[in-house]
Amino acid sequence: MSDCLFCRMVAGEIPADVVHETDRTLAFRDINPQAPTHVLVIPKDHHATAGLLVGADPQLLAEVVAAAHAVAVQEGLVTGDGAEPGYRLVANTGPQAGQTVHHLHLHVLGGRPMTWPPG
Ligand code: D5M
Repeated sequence: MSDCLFCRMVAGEIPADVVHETDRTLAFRDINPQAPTHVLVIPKDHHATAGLLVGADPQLLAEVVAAAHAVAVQEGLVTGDGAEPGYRLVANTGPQAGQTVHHLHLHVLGGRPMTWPPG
């Protein structure tokens, strides 16, 4: 979609600080980081939400989650066989959740202790 910010980043029309890439996913640092590590992981194809993607291409949703985990390992948020020190995956979905970019993106957040529930 030519008017989608993240599609334009995939196309190379807008710069992205890329940290991980596969043939169907892209991960780049958030421009307004909320934690020491804050990376966004997206499918290269345009899908607005996880719910829409799982209906259209469930394998691609699995690839996005796998890419997010690979980013967490790469960033030192998971060491060894466990889930230490840990990280948070967030998919804001819809206006009440604060989704501002309507191209599915998983926020990978880590590097500091986090509270629950979020605000
Ligand atoms: O999150 C949308 C996120 O997208 C938000 O955390 C800022 C980020 N963003 C916006 N523009 C850019 C660019 N150009 N590079 C990197 N990150 C960006 P949401 O869940 O939709 O509120």
